[in-house]
Amino acid sequence: MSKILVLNGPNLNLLGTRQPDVYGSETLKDIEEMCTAHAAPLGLSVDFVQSNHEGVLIDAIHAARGTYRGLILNAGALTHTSIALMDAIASVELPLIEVHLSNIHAREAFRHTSFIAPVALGQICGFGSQGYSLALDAMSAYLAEAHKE
Ligand code: CA2
Repeated sequence: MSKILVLNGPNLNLLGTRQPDVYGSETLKDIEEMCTAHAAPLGLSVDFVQSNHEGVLIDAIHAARGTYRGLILNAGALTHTSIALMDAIASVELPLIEVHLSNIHAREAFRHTSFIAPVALGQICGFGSQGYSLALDAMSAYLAEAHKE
């Protein structure tokens, strides 16, 4: 089984408690359980990190090298600000898929910029919690192709 690390950034621990119109009514625990169930038939196992602290996320990305085959990241608002996260992702050379619950391109202009996108395989946004399942599907397909080479 290939191991995948799913990282969630600032304030995503609050999911399901506020702003359900924007972010849905599922909690982060619901999403993590859904990811675990979705990953198993794909031959993936999933671990999770959520932090409100940029440095904790950066340390987790550094530590992922050698243990995980891929990363799925919803960096929350750090998406739009963090060159440090971008550099950490580039440095570990692991495939990463960027996820957002909301369609960041249909929201305020400051959410249209992502410092994660240039170092990601791709970005999935606007599909709510389903975005994490879509990211697992995409990661599974990517790793299967990469194994062939
Ligand atoms: O749509 C996404 O997944 C975001 O990454 C969520 C971030 C936002 O800053 C990004 O622009 C897009 C915000 C996460 C805040 O999550 C909350 C959840 C419930 C209640 C309050 C905040």
